[in-house]
Amino acid sequence: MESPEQKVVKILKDNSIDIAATLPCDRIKVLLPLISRSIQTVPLTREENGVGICAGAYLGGKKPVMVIQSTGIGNMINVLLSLNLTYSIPLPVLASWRGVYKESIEAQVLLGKRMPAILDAAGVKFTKIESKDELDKIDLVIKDAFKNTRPHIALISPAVWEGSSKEVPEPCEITPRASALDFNSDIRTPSMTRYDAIKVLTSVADDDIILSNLGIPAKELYTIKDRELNFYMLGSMGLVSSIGLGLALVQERHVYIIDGDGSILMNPNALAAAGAYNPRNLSIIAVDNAAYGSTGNQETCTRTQIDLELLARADGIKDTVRVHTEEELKAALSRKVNFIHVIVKPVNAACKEIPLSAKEIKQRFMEALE
Ligand SMILES: Cc1ncc(C[n+]2csc(CCOP(=O)(O)OP(=O)(O)O)c2C)c(N)n1
Repeated sequence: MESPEQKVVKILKDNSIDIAATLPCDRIKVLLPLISRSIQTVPLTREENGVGICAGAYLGGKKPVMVIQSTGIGNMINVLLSLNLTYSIPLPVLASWRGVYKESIEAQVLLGKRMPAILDAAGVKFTKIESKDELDKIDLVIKDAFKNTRPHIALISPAVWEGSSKEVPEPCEITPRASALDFNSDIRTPSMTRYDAIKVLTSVADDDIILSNLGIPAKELYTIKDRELNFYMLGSMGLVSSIGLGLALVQERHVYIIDGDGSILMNPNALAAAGAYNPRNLSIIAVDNAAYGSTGNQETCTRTQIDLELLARADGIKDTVRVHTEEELKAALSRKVNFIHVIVKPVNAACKEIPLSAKEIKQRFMEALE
């Protein structure tokens, strides 16, 4: 007889799901390996990155799903609203709903019980699945997400899995390896501004994708050279590199990402995901002005403390470089280096608002990619 886990995998496959972004919950420890056996799976380190990676995969023409614990929705609320609902990007989410059924962990209870009210207030569609008999609703959740281009969360009670197999794969041990640090690199006084750096990028990017971080960099990119293959972030701070990774994983065009030091420090997990895959067609351009430029140049800890190139290396991104001049940047971009740390002055160019709505940005971008 088909187990509930097998039934879920069948529903995913019947819906032609191409990619699953996952983060474990004890209650779905049988389901997760079953999914990864037949669907390309991206293990996450934080759920909001999954939302970004799935958005990138969708923009690149694929059908993603997330499979997580319901607590992870607490890490996703901003991006579900500022990315998925704002740009109309679909995302079916299968969430193991904790805190409501035979729960032994006290810390699960408050968020789990309040989750339906939180999602209601946020305007995020959800469907409760409280027994095995209701598993077919997952099919409706997935179809609704793609038909209405919105997130739709299946809150799946642990009651669904009761009595099914307890078989889980053998755990993997750490891979023995040497960590040798051979790194000698200065951070010097900057000569370029962010605007200068973006200008160099637009002179090099041909049929390539450019994703820009939120705030002033997006406006600078729009002012320097608007093009259909530009994707402008209007919110979701910290997520631009996750979206770029999702895009790079599912299509062949090169993806240049304009990220910022403040945003990378808010979500360094994005670098861990990039380091896990190291796609050849991805260049994260970490434009480091040592400041939250878009909100008034308040200093960040790259000014004296953190070296973003070293951080990228620690995350497993092997092909990295630091640049201070336009010539060095041009060379690095032409070589399509995976992580380019660009040292710039904290200067914002005076630019107008981008006169495109989020949905227009998405529509135009997806059409250009077809
Ligand atoms: C979660 C969240 N916190 C704060 C903000 C406000 N905010 C918008 S842009 C920005 C600064 C981004 O700094 P950085 O990534 O270094 O890029 P820069 O503007 O310097 O190019 C901040 C703090 C936000 N949009 N979202």
